Amino acid sequence: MKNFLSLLGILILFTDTVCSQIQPGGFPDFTPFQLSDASMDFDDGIDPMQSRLFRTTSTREQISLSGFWEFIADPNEKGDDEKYFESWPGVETLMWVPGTWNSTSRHWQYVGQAWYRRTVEMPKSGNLRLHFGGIFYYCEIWVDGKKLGSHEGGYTPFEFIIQNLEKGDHQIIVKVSNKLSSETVPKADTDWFPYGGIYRPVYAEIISDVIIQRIKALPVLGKDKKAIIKTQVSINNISTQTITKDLKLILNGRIIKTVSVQCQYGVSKHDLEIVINDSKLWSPESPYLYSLGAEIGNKEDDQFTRIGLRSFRKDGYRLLLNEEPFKFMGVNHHDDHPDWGSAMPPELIKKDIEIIKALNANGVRCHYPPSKLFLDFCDQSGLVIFNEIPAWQLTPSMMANPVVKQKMKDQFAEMVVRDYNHPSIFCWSIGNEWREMEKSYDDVTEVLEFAQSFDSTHFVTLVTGGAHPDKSFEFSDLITTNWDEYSWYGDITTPDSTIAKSRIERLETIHLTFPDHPIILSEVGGAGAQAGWHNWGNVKWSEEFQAINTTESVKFSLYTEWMSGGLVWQFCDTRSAPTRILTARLRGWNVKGIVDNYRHPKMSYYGLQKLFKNYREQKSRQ
Ligand code: ADA
Repeated sequence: MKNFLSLLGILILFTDTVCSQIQPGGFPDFTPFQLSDASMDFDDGIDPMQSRLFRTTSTREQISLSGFWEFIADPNEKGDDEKYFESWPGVETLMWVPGTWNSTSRHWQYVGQAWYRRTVEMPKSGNLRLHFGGIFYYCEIWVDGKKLGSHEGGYTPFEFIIQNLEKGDHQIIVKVSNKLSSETVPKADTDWFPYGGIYRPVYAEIISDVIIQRIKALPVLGKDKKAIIKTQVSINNISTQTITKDLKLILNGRIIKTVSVQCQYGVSKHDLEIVINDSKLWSPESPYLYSLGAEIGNKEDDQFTRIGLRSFRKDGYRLLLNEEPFKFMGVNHHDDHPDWGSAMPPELIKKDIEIIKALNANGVRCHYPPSKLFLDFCDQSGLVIFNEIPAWQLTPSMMANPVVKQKMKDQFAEMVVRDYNHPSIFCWSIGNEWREMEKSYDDVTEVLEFAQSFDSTHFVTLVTGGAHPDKSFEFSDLITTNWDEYSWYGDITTPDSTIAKSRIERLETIHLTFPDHPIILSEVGGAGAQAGWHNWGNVKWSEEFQAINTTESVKFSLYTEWMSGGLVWQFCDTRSAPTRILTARLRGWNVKGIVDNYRHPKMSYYGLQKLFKNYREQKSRQ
């Protein structure tokens, strides 16, 4: 026993010495975060389509299109000439939907065109609404040999309505391509994997002639717990007649307003206000959600969403959330997993959220609109979201290309329409690290102004690389730039304090030039670390080097008064572009995750967890 105790003593001493040498580490302090149950007293927390955390309708008959679809890879693009949409050549293999072919052993690296087929059974004749949550990247859809249309952009949903479809089986064919180029958004060779396929939930709904198309809710906070929810309900009338109907608004399960509306053919918008006298706010500490619904007639159609009452605004260089100073403490997240690719199942999304919450973080940035389930979990667990379109490292010639600009605008509009109601949404970003921006300010301002006019109720920003003062900071709502205190690329072997000094000076110059602008480090501390590789000398690729880099850089953003926080690059190790497998990325993976690809923590996870915890405790004592 005595021997055991002295061995334990030596071990503790040894580990302590190592940890103080590498500073940010220390013993793991894992306080698991348990996400609260999705159900609330006013909804049952179950979406049979597995697309949201709550039921979106109580009236529409929904048909899940998850499951195995017939699949054919078409590298030589024969399918168009041979009209696969009219005569299906036979099954090559089965592919799981929602899923990506790049997580199957057979099509692990496949970038090209592919075809999917399955049938949908109409239990009765009627109108069918087909909803696709996300197909990467380009697709065309046919039903019973008739083309319904196409969609470009891999991260936003789209739908088709087919009127008067007969009872019985109908064939759906989808052509998908994950080929990227200099005219796509994202462009080819972007630093994450272009996982191809029907990778987000797909379902069909039988709908009436007049349906709720969208509920848009803008909370306006007043004094003495009073709040107004400015609500706009879009109704789609697909019949040829003008129809007058009752429109009801439902808050937390209770009908609180009924108006009579007249709807002509097509989409009409109806503005209504809800006044709440005893409002409960949404915040990272207390993420209270309201269920908001709209119903037409006597349960002829309905739709439900969740909203939260909160306000973001800037006050000089400070950010305010519900009028209290807010510092972003977060991570950059990709939808990525070795076994699922971008098609992360609900349980894995939930796990990521729990790991991020256990980090004591309060926010997440994504390079593209994440899945709806991810955002629902953020709303529910109190994580603030920095949402972006995947316009990554564009060159001046791409920015000047009207085709690319139009695609950016389309994707921006689709992101805002999809995600507007989430209380977790803090800002929209029109892109990341565009190159040589000084050559493209006209194009930059064109896209930025489009974005700001499309939605003037959230911050709109553009992420720059390297924290250099940039003219775009003048017209962007926030300064969001990517920075690390110690360089990692280049010939660096160990953290270098002279580099750190010059990098801090860069940030100070930005602040002195734009003293009234909040500055957020949208990516901070990015350093690759091979999980499990340790080194006494804090050498590049070691967990020690990464831990120092991430914690020190984040510490600067937290403890510098004029900084509004930082988001670590990145949450987990992710697969990079197929072209990078032999070059810039270790085994083809970007290993800058603070957890590895299977979510095992690296040292930097624990270093950050401690840092965020100490910062929170210090703030709560003030
Ligand atoms: C940039 C970029 C990221 C990633 C990162 C890296 O900051 O925005 O997407 O590529 O570099 O890992 O080098």
